[in-house]
Amino acid sequence: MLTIWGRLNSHNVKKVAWLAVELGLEFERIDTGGQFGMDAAYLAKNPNALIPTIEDGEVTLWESNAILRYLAARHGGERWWPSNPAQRATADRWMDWQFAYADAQRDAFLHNVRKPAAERRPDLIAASIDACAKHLAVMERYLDKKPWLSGDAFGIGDIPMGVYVNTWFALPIERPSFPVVEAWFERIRTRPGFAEQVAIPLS
Ligand SMILES: N[C@@H](CCC(=O)N[C@@H](CS)C(=O)NCC(=O)O)C(=O)O
Repeated sequence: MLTIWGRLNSHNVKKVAWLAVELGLEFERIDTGGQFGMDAAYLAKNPNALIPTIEDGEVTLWESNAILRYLAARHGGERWWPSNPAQRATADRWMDWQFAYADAQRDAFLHNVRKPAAERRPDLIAASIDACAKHLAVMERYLDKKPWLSGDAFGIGDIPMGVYVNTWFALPIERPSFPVVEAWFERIRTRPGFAEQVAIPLS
């Protein structure tokens, strides 16, 4: 059985738990990181002291997007891990791009959710929203031509941004409108596993 280490209020853990449901994998998730801490046995599996980490039979792996690629390739077959390099790269590109988006959204998230009220910086939140909007404008144009970030069908390329855009819509902020991204997100919300593994209250 697949084991996932990581608390579920982590963006990077959500990605992996969501894909496990999409693939119909039986899995156990062990709360780790944040208030749950990391013991020596965990740090031996992941010397970065970060979550998530998985164990799948003989394989131990960290780095959330590498885990998505691995699970898709090992358990998903052609549907999730296309042999056509161009098709695979379409999804891959958005998975790498997500890390830049995560940097853009970091302050809007931290200063609305994680930091105590006295430490919140409206100027940093405003700059973060602007940076997110620049990224989302790029997504808006792409999704105007294709239904999914993975191309013609939902795939692992949609998962990282699905998790971060869920946070974008859950933050108590005024958002510029991106109707095409909103329509994509409405489709994302109906995906298996999304409601219970991703769309949980922000904390
Ligand atoms: N690039 C890594 C980043 C992992 C990461 O930054 N994880 C955060 C949570 S999202 C973490 O471990 N924070 C420390 C903690 O939770 O104790 C990945 O995608 O897996």
